[in-house]
Amino acid sequence: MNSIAMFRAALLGLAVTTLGGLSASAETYDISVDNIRIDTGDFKKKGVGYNNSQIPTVLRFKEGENVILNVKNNLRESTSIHWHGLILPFRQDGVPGISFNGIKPGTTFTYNFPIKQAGTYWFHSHSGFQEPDGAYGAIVIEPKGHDPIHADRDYVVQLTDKHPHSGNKIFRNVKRSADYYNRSQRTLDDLLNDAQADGLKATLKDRKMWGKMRMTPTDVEDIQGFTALINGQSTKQNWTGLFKAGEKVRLRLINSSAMTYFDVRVPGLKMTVVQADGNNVKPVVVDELRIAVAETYDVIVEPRKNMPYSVIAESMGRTGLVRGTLSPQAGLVGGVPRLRPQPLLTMADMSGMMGGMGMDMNGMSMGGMDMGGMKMNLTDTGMNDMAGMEMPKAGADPHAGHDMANMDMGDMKMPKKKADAHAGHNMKNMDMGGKKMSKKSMAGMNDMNGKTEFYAQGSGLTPHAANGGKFLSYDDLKASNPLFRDRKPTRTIELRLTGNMERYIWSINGVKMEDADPIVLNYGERVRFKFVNETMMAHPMHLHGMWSLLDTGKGKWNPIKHTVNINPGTTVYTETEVDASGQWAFHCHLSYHAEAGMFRKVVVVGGPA
Ligand SMILES: [Cu+2]
Repeated sequence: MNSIAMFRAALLGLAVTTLGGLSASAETYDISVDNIRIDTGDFKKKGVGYNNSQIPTVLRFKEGENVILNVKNNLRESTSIHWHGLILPFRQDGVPGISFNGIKPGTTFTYNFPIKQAGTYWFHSHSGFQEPDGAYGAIVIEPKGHDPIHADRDYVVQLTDKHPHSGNKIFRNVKRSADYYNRSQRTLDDLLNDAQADGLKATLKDRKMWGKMRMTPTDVEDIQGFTALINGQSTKQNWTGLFKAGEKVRLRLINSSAMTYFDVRVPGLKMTVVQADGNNVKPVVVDELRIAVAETYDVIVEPRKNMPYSVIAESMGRTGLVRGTLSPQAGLVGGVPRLRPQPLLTMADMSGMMGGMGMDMNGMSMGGMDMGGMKMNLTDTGMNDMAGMEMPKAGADPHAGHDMANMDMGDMKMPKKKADAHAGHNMKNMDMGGKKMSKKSMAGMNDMNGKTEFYAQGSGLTPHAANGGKFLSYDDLKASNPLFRDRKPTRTIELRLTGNMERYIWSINGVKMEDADPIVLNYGERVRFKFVNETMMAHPMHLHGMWSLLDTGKGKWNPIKHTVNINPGTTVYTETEVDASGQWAFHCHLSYHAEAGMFRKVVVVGGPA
């Protein structure tokens, strides 16, 4: 942490406080962007960091102040800083090519904007892969008046997934081979070759083969092999936050990963969720929560014993974990649990992708498998049964619960005779042999029961708390202070999240950023976005400049977010009051997905210049 900046920020905070929160004050902050050495304890690498450190800089602002931020670029390439989640004039938003031209090497760019909100946010480079390479920091904004959230201690817990390879190298590798960072390589081609030689039935009897089989689309995480860090420190380096027994400790969880969702828990303690994406929520007591890439959650914990408590962030795909420690004294170390078993994606998770499949079976690429030739036997039990049919992954017990009985690959035929029995599930249009499928019906499968689910029914991604207790769901989030009156949207814009995993192309409505027209919004309207995830991966969608009201069916109490996760096989709605003119970015926050094309420019027409 840049202690000088922190000290200064603290002093300024005090100064503003004593002035009674006058908003006219303009405070100045200096940030340098540097080539740094990163040491994770597991490996060393070259990276990019702020203020010459791998420990993220924490900027502390006060609601109502004007900030002046001098960003000096000490790199040999252009850089930028995007203030993630901050509501500000678009020229200050820091996205090269959309908000401004970027910050050239050797130059200093001065940002200048008013702080109109409070809460936990973060900042990062929006240039190339500087953010995965280390260019991220935290923002803590003290509210203007009384903070309804009381805490005796207040810590930023900023998570990331540091990889030994540079962002450029990772992107080159996945473009060459989408499963490059899978720990075991896909062997589906091998499977098909063997099937040709030995007969498919015989081949399939070899469960080991299934155990080894890697279908790229079934991966929960597409970049593995990272070291997870808390505040720039690995498990070995053990980030520690001190407390006295009985104190309330506020943890400002920020997921600044390039690609990794984390499940966070503090074994032995309940976490009270009090804020999501910088906005206060009605408190929810949970045992564990999942934080998508780019989200923030503030939680309160109350350690009562004089002992170290572990803060555990375990990756959603269970390929990495980091432990920090809350401790009554320096030098203590909390326990490190084992990684839990890897989740298996199910047919339910695939359902969204199958929506797009009818259009382009090869494009949806089951890792090269010709779905035109692979027939599924739909039985009376219908989709629920399919939901239970798990696609095995490497590392999983090859005998674990995948029910191949329903999958008739032996004679490669898909009987349609019983299809009508599934009329209610809209399965009757599914004819995979003929590559015909009702796209709409499959994509909408998640609405089968007339309610929106944030996980597809029967999804292998649905999380469970390690202790069997309460796991936070989007459904639990209620805004404490609605920022907007509830009103009917003026229109709905459908954004299908699409991709071709075989070629590592990620897109929206089947179109990559470079080929896409901007999304044009009108100042003053209220737009409803319908996100339909047709891929097998979760995508954290981030709209710059304006809030995203996540529709959990709570009307004006719907939570106010800047990043909304869309799980595979699900349809999620958000609404936005279009109250910021200019040009904005709208993209998946997985670094390599954004770069590969899951990105849109948004142009807001009208309003104040
Ligand atoms: Cu994505």
